[in-house]
Amino acid sequence: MQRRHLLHAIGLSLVTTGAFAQPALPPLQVWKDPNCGCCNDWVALLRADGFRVEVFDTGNTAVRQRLGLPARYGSCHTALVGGYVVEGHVAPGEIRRLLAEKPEALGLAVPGMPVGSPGMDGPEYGNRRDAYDVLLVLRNGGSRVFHHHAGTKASGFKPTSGDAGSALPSAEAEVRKVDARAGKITLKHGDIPNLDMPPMTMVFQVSDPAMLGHVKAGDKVRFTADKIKGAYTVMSIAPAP
Ligand SMILES: [Cu+2]
Repeated sequence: MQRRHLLHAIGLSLVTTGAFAQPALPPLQVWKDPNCGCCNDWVALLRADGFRVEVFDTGNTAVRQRLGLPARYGSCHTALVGGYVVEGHVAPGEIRRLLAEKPEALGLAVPGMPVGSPGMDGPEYGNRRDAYDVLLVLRNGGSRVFHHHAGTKASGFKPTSGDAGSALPSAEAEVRKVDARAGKITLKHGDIPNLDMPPMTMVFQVSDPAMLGHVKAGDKVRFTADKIKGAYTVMSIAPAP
């Protein structure tokens, strides 16, 4: 009698799960810099989509490394959800698909910060939508395309990055914060053509910590930046003329 009762209960719960219950989304943890505006926009999008997001304002480079995601897939924030790494501006729907399909993989990545990706879109970016791929990153470090975003511009278009030599184009910025101890600087910057990065406020590493001795918050500067081992790095900086 008791046993039959139990079986009945199990049967009922199976029916309930199958017929009605949406699988609950696992909580999502994200590591980012406190000053990353596009990261905050991405977090807001996920929350609006129903994700429970826990934010750690610690930067994401160390965490990305700890989670085993190669730096070449790097972007401005790193998340962990349901045992998967999610790097960069991945759409909420793509994360849901990952969690539903449960592929044998490390996770998803949108390397860099393509304009038009979720949190990097809208009037702020002139409604520009570039083509980009969401990559499924495999445990062996390889990847395949999980979803391709076609963009709304003629493919093949890329802003020129100047000549083929080593000279980087300079960009303008206002210094927001200098963290000499960590070797980091926060810049509210204009377009950085060689990184394909639109105007935003963003934290950079510096190639030489000594350059931070010459600048302070509020300064108007000209600078050059490059991507070094997956990290956006200021290569030179000088007061704006
Ligand atoms: Cu970003």
